[in-house]
Amino acid sequence: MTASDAARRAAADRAWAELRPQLAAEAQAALGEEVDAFLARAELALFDVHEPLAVLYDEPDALMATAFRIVLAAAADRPAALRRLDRRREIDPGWFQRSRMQGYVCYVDHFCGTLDRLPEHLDYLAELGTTYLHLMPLLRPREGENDGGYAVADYRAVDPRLGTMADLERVAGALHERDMSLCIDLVLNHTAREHPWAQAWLAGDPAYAGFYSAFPDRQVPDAYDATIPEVFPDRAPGSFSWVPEACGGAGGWVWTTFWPYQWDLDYTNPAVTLAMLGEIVWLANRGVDVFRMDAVPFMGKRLGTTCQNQPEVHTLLQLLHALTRVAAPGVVFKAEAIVAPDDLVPYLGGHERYRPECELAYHNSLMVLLWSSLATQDARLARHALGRMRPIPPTTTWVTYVRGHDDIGWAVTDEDAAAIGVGGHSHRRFLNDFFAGHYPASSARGALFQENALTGDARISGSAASLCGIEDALERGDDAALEAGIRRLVLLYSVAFAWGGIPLLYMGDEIALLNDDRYLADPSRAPDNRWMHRPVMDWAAAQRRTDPTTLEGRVFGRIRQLGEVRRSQLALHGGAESTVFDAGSDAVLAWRRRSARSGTFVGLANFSATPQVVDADTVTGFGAFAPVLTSDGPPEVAGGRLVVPGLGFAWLAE
Ligand code: OTU
Repeated sequence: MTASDAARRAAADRAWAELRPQLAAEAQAALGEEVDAFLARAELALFDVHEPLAVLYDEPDALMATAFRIVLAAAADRPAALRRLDRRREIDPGWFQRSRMQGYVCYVDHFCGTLDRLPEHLDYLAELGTTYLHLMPLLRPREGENDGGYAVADYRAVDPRLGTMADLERVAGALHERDMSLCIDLVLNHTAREHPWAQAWLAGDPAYAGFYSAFPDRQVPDAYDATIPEVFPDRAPGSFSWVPEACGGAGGWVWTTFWPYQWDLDYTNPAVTLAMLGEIVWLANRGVDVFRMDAVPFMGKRLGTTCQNQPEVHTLLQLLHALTRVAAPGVVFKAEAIVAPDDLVPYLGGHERYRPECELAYHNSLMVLLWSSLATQDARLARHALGRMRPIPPTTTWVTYVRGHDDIGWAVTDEDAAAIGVGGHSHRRFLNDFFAGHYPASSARGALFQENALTGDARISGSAASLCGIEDALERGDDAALEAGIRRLVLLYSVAFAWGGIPLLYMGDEIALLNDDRYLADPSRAPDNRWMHRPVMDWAAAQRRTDPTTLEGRVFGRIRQLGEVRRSQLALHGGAESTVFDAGSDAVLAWRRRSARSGTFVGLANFSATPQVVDADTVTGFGAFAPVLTSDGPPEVAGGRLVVPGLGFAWLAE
């Protein structure tokens, strides 16, 4: 511990000693017999609250007192059923790391219309093995264009087109009854410009002064824009938007990292942080178990940087995390940080020194590398890049996925590409061309997203099935190509399900839903081709899932099986790390999970179309391994060699 650490701790202790008697009296009155547990949690969180406040803001003592009162009020309002869940999770803090955890992600309207209809579909989700349901943005967005709900006008109301907050609470209750958990998005980098905070700020209400930032001329915006990469260069270049009513009516450039109607909150203002805390704990009390912390890399801005992954972002998340869990200890955070591998791991609490931050983070690197491996039929880049990722804290875990609602951005660093002898830029270019189907040899049916003529950068849209060649094969009526497409899709999911962590199944992938062009008819969606891979659930197709002669049956059956076998594998508990190794074939991604209590698990995924021979002893470490699941029946083992079929996989366990 350094001298300044000791000084910070002493400062926190002093602040706590001063606050505690009064807080204890208030907690006693508000919580009755739960007072001790609350105070114990607050005291445990002390350093994780006071120090971030001291780092970020002036007057940390007063802010801590206010923050603890916000979470005390939330603790007092917390419904009894959720308190029982909290108690279970305090006993079993690794509840989200179990191999039984399996996610499903959907838009309420596209899946079942409205929230009140959702409980009718829980049997379907259970059939797949779902224990974790992520409902895409459902809080009341602005009218008109709203970035798929990521422009929130009211954090305490549900989009009336989907139902009410009472409906959401009922959904949470129905999920909890089945031991399933609920995840929703928390869009905390920005609000819609229509949000009452934004409107009050614009009107000059002193209570909302400094909630957002605006600049009277281009001087400061230009200085920042010089180093900030653009997220949506085609229709929202730069990170600022001109708002005539800003700056006291004189007009100003408001900070808008994303679309012009999404105004970035200014977290250098502690009132913003406390206001957002109030929204988080309020939503937690509606039954939310996991918050997907949207676009967190952008929350802290520093001149001359990319304005992503700044140290303040981590400090802020640590602060919000610690406070949320004083009110709702069963609630966990999931970081949505779609950034390079070195920047990603710190969201799990490894920034500078360990402090709890998010329990979960999207394994964006794995997702990108899976698609890259598929395109090149070569796993070397994946092996290299995954192999050099820093380990994550054992109290956290990944969320693994193949496809989500966003575009795929090729977060492959130049260094990693160079390590296997390819150029970063040309490889990313190749991946775009490959998945956009620009090569005759590619059966992928994606589309470029946000092509930047200036830099040559682009990202990829398209449903997993279409990117895997299923759409192309169906159109050409080519059965062999269809089987290959299915094998690709299942192969990718076989890695996501066995990497360790919570695998997410993106709605429709289980029945190979293709690109959906209906969004083109909606003018508020037409310019954003990410909607092509946000299809409407095809329940008639889902009906065919039990018929193994149909496309749906072939995919659904295999994906369901991945979950079933996964649940039986203790080594897939999220607390252990996966280590990649070279099994003797460039086309095969091989990884091993070891945990003291559960023995070793090995996963093999062959990204090439031809069978690959791997060295059995390297794979098993001379141990006695048995296949627990394979793509094509018992694996061929002869003379110390093991054959992984083309586009096939094998899961082995000790
Ligand atoms: C997120 O994505 C959401 O997933 C998107 O659907 C939203 O449009 C966006 O935020 C704004 O709310 O840049 O291209 O590092 O990559 O937050 C998508 C994180 C995005 C960003 C990610 C962002």
